[in-house]
Amino acid sequence: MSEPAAEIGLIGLGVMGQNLALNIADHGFPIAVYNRTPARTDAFAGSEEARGLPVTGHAELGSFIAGLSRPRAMILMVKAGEATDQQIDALVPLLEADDLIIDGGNAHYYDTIRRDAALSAKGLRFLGTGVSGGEEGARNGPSIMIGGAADAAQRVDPIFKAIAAQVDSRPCAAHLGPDGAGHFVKMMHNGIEYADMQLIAETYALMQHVLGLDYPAMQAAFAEWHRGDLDSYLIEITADILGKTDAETGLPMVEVILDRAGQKGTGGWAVQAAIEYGAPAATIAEAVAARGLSALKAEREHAAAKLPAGGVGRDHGVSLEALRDALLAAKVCAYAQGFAAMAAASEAHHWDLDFGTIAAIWRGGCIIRARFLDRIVDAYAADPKLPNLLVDPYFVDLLAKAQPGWRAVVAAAAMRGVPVPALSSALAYFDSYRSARLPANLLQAQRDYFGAHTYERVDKPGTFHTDWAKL
Ligand code: NBP
Repeated sequence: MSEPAAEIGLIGLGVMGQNLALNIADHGFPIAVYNRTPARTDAFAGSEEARGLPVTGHAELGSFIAGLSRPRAMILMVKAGEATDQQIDALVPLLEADDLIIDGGNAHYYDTIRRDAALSAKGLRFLGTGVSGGEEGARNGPSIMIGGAADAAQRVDPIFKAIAAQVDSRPCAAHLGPDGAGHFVKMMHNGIEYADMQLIAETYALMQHVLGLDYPAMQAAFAEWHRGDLDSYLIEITADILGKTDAETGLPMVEVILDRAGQKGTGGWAVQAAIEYGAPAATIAEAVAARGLSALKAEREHAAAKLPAGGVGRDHGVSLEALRDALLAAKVCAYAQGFAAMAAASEAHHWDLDFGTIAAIWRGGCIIRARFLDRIVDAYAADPKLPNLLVDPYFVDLLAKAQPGWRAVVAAAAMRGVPVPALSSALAYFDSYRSARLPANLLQAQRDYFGAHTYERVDKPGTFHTDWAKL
């Protein structure tokens, strides 16, 4: 007897694909799975975890397609980039009008816009969908950011709502806008994640090098912060990490880990996009740059012997509370930058993004899940057109209270020569954003001087040029 048709299909049984397939099947949706290398499909379909679940493995793409109920819907969880195009090209001749391809990989949103247009022209449907939360999220409930036509999203809404993380009985899955909207939001999530992680890493460095805390004290500090305004997944795992000992050496685990950070590129994409839309996201950019600098390990070791800090260390009276305030305030700035970049892109692409919904679906199933996302939801509920999170009353108050400690921390880091690119760039962003007048008047004069780019005046409308060489 042949298998009943599956409601949904999934292609690509890497870590993410396998866990997402199990999650879908666990929620009672019969699923057909296919992987380019059939051995992986066999291993997965016959695995302990898949046993007893409505999962059917297919060795051939043709049989996979035939095993789906019509109109078909299938999720791609293959490597982003060329692999995704190759898989789509292999699928298209086998599909019929209205069949739906959902790209759940980390595609660049411009690729998603291109694929959406190309597949629509062939009468097929496409959703570019960001799936966050890594392996654990995919298995137990990710945050799902859906982009594409609303009616296509509606077709898979029951599945995505069921498998997503649930916070306050609300699923962390939403259709956010047309074509590239979902993948853009996922990319900006990753950019914010880079900044959040870098800010925590800098705070750890300051605990060590300015406050002189040992590992149990650092672990206790992060665990305590996790019970307050900083309550978040990243703070929680940081406390766990700092409490871990290396079985081989007996040293704290992080002491034996090489200080060279990897990256897969989505943070860099977020920065490029922010620049493209003229939205300053300096803290996210510094977080990406910090990983780049960390990778220059050999060069840094060479320079360490040649470039001493200069012995200007002074006690600035930095406390653990000041560090917490600095971390919290800088984190607000990183999120403010990410949301401002999304607003700029939304306007450019006419996505009409709803920032309250985005903050709400990031509260569970993703790496940046945090208590303070509730405050962001509130901020956009109070004013959906809020120009920047920094001017929401809750954050105005938070930043006012955090400011003295934040400034003391950045000053102490500068005096001690401890690099804090994200904490200090966030402070510079804050100080720039709250400055009614910036020295850009001089920039304009310089531009006019060397390139006759003209300038505006403060006292009358119009554009002006000065003959700077004339006395
Ligand atoms: P990978 O990104 O490592 O991709 C592995 C899958 O891609 C395998 O199924 C592999 O098939 C398939 N594949 C490759 Br490689 N080239 C292919 C091609 N030319 N045609 C068809 N299939 C091809 O797996 P992953 O880490 O599970 O991630 C899957 C997607 O989810 C990616 O887009 C990733 O960016 C995204 N994502 C990952 C995470 C995470 O934490 N890992 C989080 C969020 C999103 P094979 O078995 O035949 O080699």
